Amino acid sequence: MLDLFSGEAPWSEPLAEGALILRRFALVQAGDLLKEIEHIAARNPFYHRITPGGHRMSVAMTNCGDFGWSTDSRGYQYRREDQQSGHRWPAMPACFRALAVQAAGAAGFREFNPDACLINRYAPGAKLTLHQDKDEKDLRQPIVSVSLGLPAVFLFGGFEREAATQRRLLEHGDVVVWGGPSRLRFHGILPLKAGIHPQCGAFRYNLTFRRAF
Ligand code: MD6
Ligand code: FE
Repeated sequence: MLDLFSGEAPWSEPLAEGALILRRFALVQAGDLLKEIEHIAARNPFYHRITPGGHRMSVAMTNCGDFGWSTDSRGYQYRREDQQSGHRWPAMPACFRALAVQAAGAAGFREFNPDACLINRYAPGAKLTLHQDKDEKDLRQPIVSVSLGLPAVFLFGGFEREAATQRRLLEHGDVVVWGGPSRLRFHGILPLKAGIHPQCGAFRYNLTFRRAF
Protein backbone atom coordinates (compact mmCIF):
# COMPACT_ATOMS: atom_id res chain seq x y z
CA MET A 1 0.00 0.00 0.00
CA LEU A 2 1.18 3.53 -0.74
CA ASP A 3 2.17 5.12 2.52
CA LEU A 4 2.57 8.88 2.21
CA PHE A 5 4.12 9.10 5.65
CA SER A 6 6.86 6.52 5.24
CA GLY A 7 9.43 9.16 4.31
CA GLU A 8 10.42 7.16 1.26
CA ALA A 9 12.37 8.97 -1.45
CA PRO A 10 11.89 11.05 -3.43
CA TRP A 11 9.67 13.83 -2.12
CA SER A 12 9.50 17.47 -3.04
CA GLU A 13 9.90 20.61 -0.99
CA PRO A 14 9.01 24.04 -2.39
CA LEU A 15 11.48 26.93 -2.12
CA ALA A 16 9.75 29.69 -4.08
CA GLU A 17 7.73 30.03 -7.27
CA GLY A 18 9.62 28.04 -9.92
CA ALA A 19 12.08 26.55 -7.42
CA LEU A 20 11.98 23.33 -5.41
CA ILE A 21 14.09 20.64 -3.79
CA LEU A 22 13.50 17.05 -4.95
CA ARG A 23 14.74 15.21 -1.89
CA ARG A 24 16.81 12.08 -2.64
CA PHE A 25 15.79 12.20 -6.30
CA ALA A 26 19.31 11.11 -7.39
CA LEU A 27 19.91 8.58 -4.64
CA VAL A 28 19.61 5.47 -6.83
CA GLN A 29 21.92 6.87 -9.54
CA ALA A 30 24.47 8.34 -7.13
CA GLY A 31 27.01 5.51 -7.51
CA ASP A 32 26.95 5.81 -11.32
CA LEU A 33 27.25 9.58 -11.15
CA LEU A 34 30.28 9.32 -8.87
CA LYS A 35 32.00 6.86 -11.22
CA GLU A 36 31.50 9.27 -14.10
CA ILE A 37 32.85 12.17 -12.03
CA GLU A 38 35.99 10.10 -11.45
CA HIS A 39 36.42 9.49 -15.21
CA ILE A 40 35.88 13.14 -16.05
CA ALA A 41 38.32 14.32 -13.40
CA ALA A 42 40.98 11.84 -14.57
CA ARG A 43 41.07 13.65 -17.93
CA ASN A 44 40.09 17.17 -16.85
CA PRO A 45 41.22 17.51 -13.22
CA PHE A 46 39.49 19.67 -10.64
CA TYR A 47 41.23 22.97 -10.01
CA HIS A 48 40.68 26.21 -8.16
CA ARG A 49 39.81 29.05 -10.49
CA ILE A 50 40.85 32.64 -9.97
CA THR A 51 38.00 35.15 -10.08
CA PRO A 52 38.19 38.35 -12.15
CA GLY A 53 38.89 40.08 -8.82
CA GLY A 54 42.01 37.92 -8.29
CA HIS A 55 40.64 35.60 -5.60
CA ARG A 56 41.31 31.87 -5.63
CA MET A 57 37.97 30.07 -5.29
CA SER A 58 37.76 27.60 -2.39
CA VAL A 59 35.57 25.28 -4.49
CA ALA A 60 37.47 23.15 -7.04
CA MET A 61 35.78 22.74 -10.43
CA THR A 62 35.68 20.76 -13.63
CA ASN A 63 32.99 20.42 -16.33
CA CYS A 64 31.45 18.13 -18.90
CA GLY A 65 29.20 18.77 -21.88
CA ASP A 66 29.64 21.01 -24.93
CA PHE A 67 30.54 23.99 -22.76
CA GLY A 68 32.26 24.48 -19.43
CA TRP A 69 31.95 27.39 -17.06
CA SER A 70 35.20 29.18 -16.39
CA THR A 71 36.52 32.33 -14.92
CA ASP A 72 39.72 34.27 -15.36
CA SER A 73 40.88 37.87 -15.35
CA ARG A 74 38.56 38.64 -18.28
CA GLY A 75 35.42 37.54 -16.47
CA TYR A 76 33.02 34.61 -16.37
CA GLN A 77 32.22 32.71 -19.52
CA TYR A 78 31.33 29.37 -21.06
CA ARG A 79 34.07 27.79 -23.20
CA ARG A 80 34.52 24.64 -25.23
CA GLU A 81 38.00 23.99 -23.86
CA ASP A 82 39.43 23.45 -20.43
CA GLN A 83 42.01 26.23 -20.14
CA GLN A 84 44.19 24.17 -17.83
CA SER A 85 44.51 20.95 -19.87
CA GLY A 86 43.78 22.49 -23.28
CA HIS A 87 41.34 19.60 -23.87
CA ARG A 88 37.75 19.96 -24.88
CA TRP A 89 35.36 19.13 -22.07
CA PRO A 90 34.30 15.47 -22.05
CA ALA A 91 30.84 14.65 -23.39
CA MET A 92 28.00 14.74 -20.88
CA PRO A 93 27.45 11.12 -19.76
CA ALA A 94 24.05 9.71 -20.69
CA CYS A 95 23.17 9.07 -17.03
CA PHE A 96 23.87 12.74 -16.22
CA ARG A 97 21.63 14.03 -18.98
CA ALA A 98 18.83 11.57 -18.22
CA LEU A 99 18.76 12.56 -14.56
CA ALA A 100 18.79 16.29 -15.32
CA VAL A 101 15.97 16.03 -17.86
CA GLN A 102 13.89 13.85 -15.51
CA ALA A 103 14.34 16.22 -12.59
CA ALA A 104 13.48 19.27 -14.69
CA GLY A 105 10.35 17.46 -15.94
CA ALA A 106 9.34 16.51 -12.42
CA ALA A 107 9.53 20.20 -11.55
CA GLY A 108 7.39 21.19 -14.54
CA PHE A 109 10.14 22.27 -16.99
CA ARG A 110 9.45 20.05 -19.96
CA GLU A 111 11.98 21.14 -22.54
CA PHE A 112 15.21 21.24 -20.67
CA ASN A 113 18.15 20.47 -22.92
CA PRO A 114 21.38 21.10 -21.02
CA ASP A 115 24.62 21.72 -22.93
CA ALA A 116 26.82 22.35 -19.88
CA CYS A 117 27.43 20.64 -16.56
CA LEU A 118 29.62 22.32 -13.98
CA ILE A 119 31.04 19.94 -11.36
CA ASN A 120 31.95 21.55 -8.04
CA ARG A 121 34.02 19.82 -5.36
CA TYR A 122 33.91 21.12 -1.79
CA ALA A 123 36.49 20.19 0.85
CA PRO A 124 35.89 21.23 4.49
CA GLY A 125 35.76 25.03 4.69
CA ALA A 126 34.97 25.50 0.99
CA LYS A 127 32.05 27.84 0.32
CA LEU A 128 30.28 29.72 -2.41
CA THR A 129 29.34 33.29 -1.59
CA LEU A 130 25.94 34.65 -2.65
CA HIS A 131 25.74 34.93 -6.42
CA GLN A 132 23.31 34.86 -9.34
CA ASP A 133 23.63 32.47 -12.28
CA LYS A 134 23.26 34.84 -15.18
CA ASP A 135 25.97 33.89 -17.66
CA GLU A 136 23.58 31.72 -19.66
CA LYS A 137 22.01 33.00 -22.85
CA ASP A 138 18.45 31.74 -22.41
CA LEU A 139 17.23 32.47 -18.91
CA ARG A 140 13.92 30.70 -19.61
CA GLN A 141 15.73 27.37 -19.18
CA PRO A 142 16.00 26.21 -15.56
CA ILE A 143 19.08 25.05 -13.68
CA VAL A 144 19.20 21.56 -12.19
CA SER A 145 21.60 21.05 -9.30
CA VAL A 146 22.52 17.65 -7.82
CA SER A 147 24.17 17.26 -4.40
CA LEU A 148 26.38 14.27 -3.55
CA GLY A 149 28.47 13.43 -0.49
CA LEU A 150 28.75 15.55 2.64
CA PRO A 151 25.77 17.75 3.52
CA ALA A 152 25.96 21.52 3.05
CA VAL A 153 23.85 24.49 4.04
CA PHE A 154 22.33 26.14 0.99
CA LEU A 155 21.30 29.80 1.10
CA PHE A 156 18.43 30.83 -1.13
CA GLY A 157 17.76 34.54 -1.32
CA GLY A 158 16.01 37.21 -3.30
CA PHE A 159 16.84 39.40 -6.25
CA GLU A 160 19.28 41.60 -4.41
CA ARG A 161 22.30 40.44 -2.48
CA GLU A 162 21.00 42.04 0.71
CA ALA A 163 17.61 40.29 0.67
CA ALA A 164 16.79 37.78 3.41
CA THR A 165 17.84 34.17 2.71
CA GLN A 166 16.27 30.80 3.46
CA ARG A 167 18.63 28.10 4.73
CA ARG A 168 18.21 24.48 3.68
CA LEU A 169 20.47 21.52 4.26
CA LEU A 170 21.29 19.75 0.99
CA GLU A 171 22.17 16.09 1.41
CA HIS A 172 23.41 13.20 -0.71
CA GLY A 173 20.99 12.64 -3.59
CA ASP A 174 19.03 15.89 -3.25
CA VAL A 175 18.25 17.77 -6.46
CA VAL A 176 17.35 21.45 -6.66
CA VAL A 177 15.51 22.70 -9.74
CA TRP A 178 14.87 26.32 -10.35
CA GLY A 179 13.82 28.56 -13.13
CA GLY A 180 10.95 30.77 -14.16
CA PRO A 181 10.42 33.69 -11.82
CA SER A 182 13.16 32.42 -9.47
CA ARG A 183 15.88 31.98 -12.09
CA LEU A 184 17.89 35.03 -10.99
CA ARG A 185 17.66 34.65 -7.23
CA PHE A 186 20.86 35.01 -5.25
CA HIS A 187 22.10 31.80 -3.64
CA GLY A 188 25.20 30.33 -2.02
CA ILE A 189 26.72 27.59 0.12
CA LEU A 190 28.03 28.06 3.69
CA PRO A 191 31.52 26.72 4.53
CA LEU A 192 31.43 22.92 4.41
CA LYS A 193 31.67 21.14 7.75
CA ALA A 194 34.25 18.35 7.95
CA GLY A 195 32.99 14.79 7.91
CA ILE A 196 33.28 11.45 6.18
CA HIS A 197 30.65 10.32 3.73
CA PRO A 198 30.55 6.56 2.97
CA GLN A 199 30.58 7.13 -0.82
CA CYS A 200 32.45 10.44 -1.16
CA GLY A 201 34.89 10.53 1.73
CA ALA A 202 35.76 14.06 2.86
CA PHE A 203 34.03 15.85 -0.02
CA ARG A 204 30.77 17.24 -1.27
CA TYR A 205 30.15 17.27 -5.03
CA ASN A 206 27.58 19.35 -6.81
CA LEU A 207 26.57 19.00 -10.45
CA THR A 208 24.80 21.97 -12.00
CA PHE A 209 23.20 21.47 -15.38
CA ARG A 210 22.49 24.47 -17.54
CA ARG A 211 21.62 25.52 -21.04
CA ALA A 212 24.51 27.89 -21.69
CA PHE A 213 23.79 28.90 -25.32
C1 MD6 B 1 26.15 24.18 -4.92
N1 MD6 B 1 25.04 25.59 -6.44
O1 MD6 B 1 25.10 23.64 -4.58
C2 MD6 B 1 26.16 25.46 -5.66
N2 MD6 B 1 23.48 27.54 -8.92
O2 MD6 B 1 27.24 23.71 -4.66
C3 MD6 B 1 24.79 26.66 -7.20
O3 MD6 B 1 25.50 27.64 -7.24
C4 MD6 B 1 23.59 26.62 -7.98
O4 MD6 B 1 22.66 24.78 -6.80
C5 MD6 B 1 22.39 27.56 -9.67
C6 MD6 B 1 21.37 26.69 -9.52
C7 MD6 B 1 21.46 25.71 -8.57
C8 MD6 B 1 22.58 25.68 -7.76
FE1 FE C 1 24.85 29.11 -8.72
